[in-house]
Amino acid sequence: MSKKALITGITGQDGYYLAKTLFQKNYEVFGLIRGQNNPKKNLVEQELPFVKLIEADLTDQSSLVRAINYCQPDEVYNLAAISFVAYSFYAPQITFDITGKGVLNLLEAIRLTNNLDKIKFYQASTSEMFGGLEYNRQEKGYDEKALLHPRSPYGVAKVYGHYITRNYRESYGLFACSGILFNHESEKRGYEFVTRKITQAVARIKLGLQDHIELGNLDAKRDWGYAADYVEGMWQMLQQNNPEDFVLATGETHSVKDFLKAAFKEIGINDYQPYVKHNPAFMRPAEVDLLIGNSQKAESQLGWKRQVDFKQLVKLMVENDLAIEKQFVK
Ligand code: NAP
Ligand code: G4F
Repeated sequence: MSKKALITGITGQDGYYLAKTLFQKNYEVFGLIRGQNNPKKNLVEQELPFVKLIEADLTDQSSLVRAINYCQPDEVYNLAAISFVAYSFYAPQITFDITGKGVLNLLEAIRLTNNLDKIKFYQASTSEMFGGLEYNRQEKGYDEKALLHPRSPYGVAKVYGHYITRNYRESYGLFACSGILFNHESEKRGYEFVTRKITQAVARIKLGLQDHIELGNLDAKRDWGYAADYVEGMWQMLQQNNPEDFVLATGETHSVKDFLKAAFKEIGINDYQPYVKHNPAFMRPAEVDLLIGNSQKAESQLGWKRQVDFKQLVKLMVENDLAIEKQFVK
């Protein structure tokens, strides 16, 4: 009999790739969708027709109890969150309600339905919890033991989710793992994130649909990988004999400037500067200056390794946006 998996955040980037990965592994896949008429529902139904959608919201515990009772999953992947750091400064309370307390609501739903010894649980933790080298120096890259120093309401909420997940593992023996994932991008990345914002703009500039892009801090550095590689690691964590936390990262860091340079190069432009304007609206009240991860543990214990490198990532994102934007050329 095939295993059953419940994915929260099915309309998001990672939900898409994880659902595909699990389906390929012969899972029966359930996806949690929120809202009374979620605008992304049709797209999910088209792109992931094998996913059985369940209406529920991370902030509504009884809806989560209902969802768990309905699908009786073997594995729950909690990917749902307010995941945009910039937005978390504007809406810190809803960020905590969903990204932080939402994790507790889901864990409690598992406990209240007497599933603590039946379900394996994955929590989407993040490198945003580390806070960057200015506040949290780590010479060999952040690993599972690195100190936490979150610098945004999002990061703080994620730290709560991280610790409450560990607490349910230690208190109740729940098979619960946190994957501490560094930035991962793809053709499915939301347009609000800097990589997608850049690749979309680059495509539109190439096609004459736009003449510049407005950005904030170009000096920030991130450890950028490819989302499809990272969802495989999520699954691998839940196939271990014992629940543990793992960092997934490439071990390389690149600045926003590096990303701009690589993306513009894809359309034959060597100097991106004339096309980029600074807009202070995109600066954050507190910034994470540099993130670099150390995924030695995942590589040796899970056999996980990223496949797509920085250059390939930029190329595939630009090519994808060129194909999408072409349809708007008159
Ligand atoms: P994403 O594309 O922003 O997707 C977030 C998902 O959460 C969406 O499906 C969204 O649904 C759902 N959601 C938001 N509020 C909800 C609520 N109240 N109830 C139920 N669902 C709700 O994020 P992602 O990039 O796929 O990331 C997946 C997870 O990994 C997130 O938790 C993120 O914080 C974490 N993470 C991401 C990265 C990265 O670089 N991508 C790195 C580390 C950790 P709607 O469509 O209805 O809004
Ligand atoms: O693409 P970003 O918005 O991603 P950020 O803040 O690193 O967060 C992402 O990765 C986290 C893992 O570390 C996840 F947990 C989180 O859910 C999310 O997926 O911004 C990247 C960098 C920042 O330093 C930002 O200040 O790009 C800088 N930036 C400069 N101009 C900009 C812009 N970011 C955005 N979104 N838009 C700009 O115009």
